[in-house]
Amino acid sequence: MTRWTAALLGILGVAAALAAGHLVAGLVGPTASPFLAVGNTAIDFTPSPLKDFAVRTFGTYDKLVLLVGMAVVIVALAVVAGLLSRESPLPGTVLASALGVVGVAAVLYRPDLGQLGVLAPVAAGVVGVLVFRWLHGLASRPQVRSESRRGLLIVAGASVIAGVGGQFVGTRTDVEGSRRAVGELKPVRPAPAIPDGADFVGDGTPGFITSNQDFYRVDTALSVPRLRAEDWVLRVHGMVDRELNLRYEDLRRRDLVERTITLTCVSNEVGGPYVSTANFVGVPLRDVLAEAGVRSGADQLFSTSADGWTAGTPVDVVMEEDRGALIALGMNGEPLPVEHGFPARLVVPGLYGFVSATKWVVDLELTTFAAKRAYWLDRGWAEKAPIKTMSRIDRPKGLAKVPGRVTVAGVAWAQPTGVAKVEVRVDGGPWQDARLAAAVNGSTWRMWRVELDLAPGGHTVESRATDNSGFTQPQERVEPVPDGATGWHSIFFTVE
Ligand SMILES: Nc1nc2c(c(=O)[nH]1)N[C@H]1C(S)=C(S)[C@@H](COP(=O)(O)O)O[C@H]1N2
Ligand SMILES: [Mo]
Repeated sequence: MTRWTAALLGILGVAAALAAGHLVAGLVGPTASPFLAVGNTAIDFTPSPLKDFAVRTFGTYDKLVLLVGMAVVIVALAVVAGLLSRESPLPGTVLASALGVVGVAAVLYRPDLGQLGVLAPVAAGVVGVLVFRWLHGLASRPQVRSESRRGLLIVAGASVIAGVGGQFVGTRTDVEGSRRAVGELKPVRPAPAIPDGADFVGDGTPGFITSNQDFYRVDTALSVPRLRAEDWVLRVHGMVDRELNLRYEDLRRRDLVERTITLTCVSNEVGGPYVSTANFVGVPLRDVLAEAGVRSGADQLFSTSADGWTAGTPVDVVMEEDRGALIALGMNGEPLPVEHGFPARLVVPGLYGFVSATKWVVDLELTTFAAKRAYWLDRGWAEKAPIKTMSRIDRPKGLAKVPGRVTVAGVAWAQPTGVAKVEVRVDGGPWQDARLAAAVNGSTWRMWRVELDLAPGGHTVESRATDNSGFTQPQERVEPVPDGATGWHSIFFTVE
């Protein structure tokens, strides 16, 4: 057997295994596909610093990078196992079995998969072993070369069909159809219109409302949970007087409210992009919790998503009348996009997303911080995480070349208090007030701008925000871990 054939056998054996797993997963639960289950488990086990690095470096592409990286590793393993199997099929057999075992372990570890899920990696292991041994048998008999070539083609073709078929069956849940069927979510209390002059887009700030398309996305889901509104139920239980099981129709028929809210991710570095604003439509969370009757002593609202992710939110915060926490169903005039939590998610103004903004939410448990620990808590992040007062310079960009009369513009946020003042200084000189755009509400960001006349040469501009409580964004730089970055954003540019 040539080296090429041996390597090809390894690759085809693994391809057949993954395709078989993907096909069975399509039937029993799409995330049971060995590739996805291993990937998702890898995400959960990835040391936090590495995960933070991935989010920082690849942003929303971090998942793509992970998948490509896994594919490269698996192909490399397959080639090595194939090459080692030139004399005996044992190494390839071991690899295929090991793949199955790793897949089973990953599926068992997934919180969102039932027992049936193990069928997918088991199928992968069994098919991988059988296919590899069959091909190996054919290729080891040089007198039947045409037969062995046919075998390779059959396996390649069948793998493609099984893989594509699995993808097709696995995504048959018609989420987009369900979203369309939801139609318009009309709030009885719409959010006040965004006033003219709430942003300085012409000077380089983002628009006040972020389109759903452009809204930042951060989550641990390698494949987005696909839930239909018709099947969705939200369970409210734990330390409550009466347990509730709310269906989508139950919620949407209520008096819906609309609130303009700026979400922020704790992973956002000073100057970073993980902050966006939308009009969210939904049901006040405190009303639902009041209906369930929160027992005294319950200090944590522990929310769980369909894919098993969890967040812990202080009960006193979500119960505040002025806070405006929502079970959100809609975003910017449409049902939540699938990536942003369809059919429903939590939105709690003033708290970073990882302790509050559960997407694809299916379970609300009233409990205590002493009794239950949420997802990020065991990965080095804080238990309580109110959003920190922050400002960001959007223009000029770092290292830009600009004329002597330059407009510096950016955004600032301090949810739920609101921004009272933004100041800038050049080259460590005196602070001067920036002009603020129209305020919308304390739970949204606020745009600012200032015109400067500067001499030719290099300059550094810094900004700092002061919120409505009088607190000023501190200079001290701290990293996002464990409860959010601090420090002044600073930009170096050149006046020509
Ligand atoms: N189910 C689920 N919900 C989640 C997360 C997640 O990983 N899984 N990430 C949270 C984090 S860290 C943030 S910052 C917000 C981001 O919401 P967005 O993707 O809609 O911007 O969602 C939160 N909700
Ligand atoms: Mo986040």
